[in-house]
Amino acid sequence: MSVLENIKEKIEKSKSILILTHENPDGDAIGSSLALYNALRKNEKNALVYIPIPDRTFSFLPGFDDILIGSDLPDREHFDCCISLDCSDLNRLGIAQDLFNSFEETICIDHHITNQNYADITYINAVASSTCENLMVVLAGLGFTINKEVAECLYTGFITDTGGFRYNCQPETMEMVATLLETGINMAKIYRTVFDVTTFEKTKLTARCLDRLELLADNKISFTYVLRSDLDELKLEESDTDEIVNFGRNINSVEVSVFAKERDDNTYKISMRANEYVDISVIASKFGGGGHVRAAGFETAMSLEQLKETLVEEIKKQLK
Ligand SMILES: [Mn+2]
Repeated sequence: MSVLENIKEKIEKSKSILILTHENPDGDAIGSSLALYNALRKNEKNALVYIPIPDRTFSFLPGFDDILIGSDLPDREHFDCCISLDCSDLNRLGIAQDLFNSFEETICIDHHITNQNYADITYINAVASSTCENLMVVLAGLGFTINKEVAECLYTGFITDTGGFRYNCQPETMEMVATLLETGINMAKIYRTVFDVTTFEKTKLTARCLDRLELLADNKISFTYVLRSDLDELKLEESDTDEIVNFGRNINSVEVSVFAKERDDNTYKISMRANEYVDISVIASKFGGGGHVRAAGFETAMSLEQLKETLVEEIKKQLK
């Protein structure tokens, strides 16, 4: 029996299905969870999505208000099957991992090459752009048609995991997107809501950080920072600063962008992005942090001036 047939059999014999995804869920996690939720409900199955803290950016998606939120876990007795989406290992299920393990029948649909194979049945195609792309194959295998509600959720996962179709796209990805568009979804509106819509306060914060932006080392390093007092005044959270590091990175002369966030205890959290050749994971680990080759960070107790000086010297060693 193929994996898809196996999933079909499990879902057909289940009356009520619990849907879980990874912690700090992104558009693919929430999009795939709600796509499956809407598809199951459309096909006379009971379903529940449990996400302790869902990102409200995605609150426009059909079914978002039905998500069970908070730290109280759903009642195990109500479900006969559990499906995890976009989650490569059990730990990433956070507080729901024991609940997941308590099921005899578990299914995982994912696209991470690092998937730990922790479920009874795993459907994974690591070439796919997103879990939503793989879920679309699974839904077809189940014989479910994709209506507009399901398509809106799937489209959201496609665009968030491909940076708006800028990377991770295979020819099949675009063919599947064409199918989604045929359902009549408002592509422009979803795109704008997910990528462009912000708040006045966040825009003001960005303005402050851009005003402080400076170029160092022959304009190859950009540097800026946010203070705790900025966040307090504008009533924002540290997570509201996530995109600011990209402004420096997009300047034509810049190879490495550095963004420092002041913490409550007067330490700083440093985010770095590189464009083409600097391996910032090496630099981050020298300061006790880590990350990826082009996106890394660390924490420091140095003053801003001290940090700037030491860090620029370190980055310079790799600049061409
Ligand atoms: Mn994903």
